Amino acid sequence: MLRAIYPGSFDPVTNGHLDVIRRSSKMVDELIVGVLNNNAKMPLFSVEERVRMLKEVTKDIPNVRIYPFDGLLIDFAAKMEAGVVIRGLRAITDFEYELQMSQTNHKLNPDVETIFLTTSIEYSYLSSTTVKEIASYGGDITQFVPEAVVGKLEQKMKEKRR
Ligand code: COD
Repeated sequence: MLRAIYPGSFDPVTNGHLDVIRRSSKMVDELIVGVLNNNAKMPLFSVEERVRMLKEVTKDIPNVRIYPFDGLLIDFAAKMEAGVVIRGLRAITDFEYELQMSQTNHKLNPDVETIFLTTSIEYSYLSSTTVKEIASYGGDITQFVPEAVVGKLEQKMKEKRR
């Protein structure tokens, strides 16, 4: 049984994340999406909201499960009995951080390997940060995030403006 973890902030989940989830779920028996619960990062959405959105947008993928986690990723992987971490690579700017993270995690636990999926071309520019920026100015985000996220992000931005 091959179980993998796709960890991230997912603040909020974008079509780029969902593409990685769909593609990697075909490579493994079970994919656990781990949602970082770290208030120091000042997320726009609470961890409960991010988990709920991910559950909604992945409900048609039978071998995907969504869990929050805090602490070290490597400890979460051990708890979940997952031997593989999935990460997405967009541009060269991602590479340095991802390399450092995968090598550190491998040093902490040599039994856990990281697999990188290169972004699909249509999502190579896409990040949660840019989507939030567009939404903060009232721009159209429908082509960047799953339908279930559009209203929630717009609502959150309205609340922030008040
Ligand atoms: N196309 C392809 N991949 C994408 C796209 C896209 N358009 N957008 C994002 N991705 C990929 C990212 O490259 C990343 O691999 C993944 O999706 C998640 O992205 P984010 O931005 O939601 O999540 P991150 O990068 O903020 O997640 C960081 C972690 C939470 C995984 C990390 O901080 C962590 O493991 N924290 C726990 C503490 C720990 O163990 N620290 C030591 C690590 S060295």
